[in-house]
Amino acid sequence: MNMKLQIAAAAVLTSALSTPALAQFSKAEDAIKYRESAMVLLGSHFGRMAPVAKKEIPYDKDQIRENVALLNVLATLPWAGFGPGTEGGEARDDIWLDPEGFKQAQDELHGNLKKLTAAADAGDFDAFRVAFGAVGKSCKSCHDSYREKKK
Ligand code: ASC
Repeated sequence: MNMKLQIAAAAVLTSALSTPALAQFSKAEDAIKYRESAMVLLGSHFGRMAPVAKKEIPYDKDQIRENVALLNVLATLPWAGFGPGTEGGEARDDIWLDPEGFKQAQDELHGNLKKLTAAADAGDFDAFRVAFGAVGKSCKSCHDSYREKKK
């Protein structure tokens, strides 16, 4: 094998062996802080729509649409913070023991967010309320399965 090919092969091997999560975060605690921060923002931008869904404040199409667009971005963030070797915080070990289940819970959230986005884009309040409830159920069922219960 010539030298150039050897270097290229070594580079490919090195990148294949490095863990993506640790490439993004130098320490597990950084990943934990990152995912918790993302969840705080997600909870804030979701929770602030609850008074609208409960008809306590009027439905403002543009505000809801902007907020849901933000929610779509925020909902992509936490998952990169659950890489290998980042156990801890409020995360239950089931996240790493049952990765398919955890992925399924994420997919369910994203599916319901799609419906929420369609409703918000259409300015359809009734569809918004239904989808808002479904997204909330996704949050709750994932937390019930994969987040440590608060003592
Ligand atoms: C929120 C939030 C959650 C969900 C969940 C919905 O605003 O922080 O975890 O809603 O309570 O059931």
